[in-house]
Amino acid sequence: MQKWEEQIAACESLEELEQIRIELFGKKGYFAKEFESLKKLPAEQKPQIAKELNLAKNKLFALLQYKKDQLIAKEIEKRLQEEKRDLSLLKISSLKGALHPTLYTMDKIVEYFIALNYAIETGPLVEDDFYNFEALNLPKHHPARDMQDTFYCKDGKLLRTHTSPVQIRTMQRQKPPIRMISPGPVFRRDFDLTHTPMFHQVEGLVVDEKGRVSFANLKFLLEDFLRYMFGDVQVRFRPSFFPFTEPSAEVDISCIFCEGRGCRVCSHTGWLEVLGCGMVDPNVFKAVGYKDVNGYAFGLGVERFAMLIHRVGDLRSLFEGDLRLLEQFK
Ligand code: 2NM
Repeated sequence: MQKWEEQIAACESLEELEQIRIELFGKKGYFAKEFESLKKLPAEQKPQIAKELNLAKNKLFALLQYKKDQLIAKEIEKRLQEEKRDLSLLKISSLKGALHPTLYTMDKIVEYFIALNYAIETGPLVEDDFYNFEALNLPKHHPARDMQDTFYCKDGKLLRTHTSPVQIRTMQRQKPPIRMISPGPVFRRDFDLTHTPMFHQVEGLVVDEKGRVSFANLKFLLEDFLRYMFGDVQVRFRPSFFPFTEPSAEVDISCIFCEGRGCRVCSHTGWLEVLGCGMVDPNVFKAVGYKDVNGYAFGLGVERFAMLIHRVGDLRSLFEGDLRLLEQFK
């Protein structure tokens, strides 16, 4: 008995334990033999011996079962240790997200101006006539004011058609000097190959005492900015017109697809139009009560920049949320 108990206690594997079980309880095992030999005993001894045998049998059976549970628990613990995963090492690169090209481009633009200590200003998307048109020297008959070009609410308010209302609000709120940009969404009733009803603008404004800012400053800033955005490109200023600037210019870069040789993207001109700019019109300063100041302003479409930077051919693909586009820019 003692011998069996010690064997069970010393047992270190389930296989070994199974071996002991067979030796004890198997057809030709210890107890089978003991009960067999019981038959040969004198009748008066039988009950006592049988009782002792049964007690021993039950005890060993219980010990065996207990040991078995222990060994199984040990085995599970061992497997848990072996198969433990270090979650800090989990490879997640295949699930990596990325910024949408429009937001990536917006961030890159904003970062440039933050480095130059420009303030980032935002404002309401639903504006009124004064901020969106009147203060910006957009006369009553200007086509931009037409129902065809602007989303109007029933109460006469409208979805801003540019972020310029933010410059007006900023000028009303603070005195010169001003260095600011206004990134954000704008809305126009346009929908074709190159226009969407919502797109994003970044406009910039610099105002200081008369004589402290010039068109030359504007030119330097935008040339530097465009080389930061597009690399080693040439920059060209063309005279143009905007109601809120005088003089005004449109800014081209040499085509980044053909290096200025001429291709389909640049309509064989070698140039891509990317910006509008100019010296702020005196009527704009009058509308916000500024006197004896100069300033320059500029505006750009973020989606257009994103298309050029990411070489996306169709504007609409920026708005479809198709993962096949987005996964190219992870
Ligand atoms: C442009 C082009 C030229 C502009 C002007 C102003 C303001 F409010 F200061 F008058 N904000 N933005 C501006 C000037 C925008 O976008 C093509």
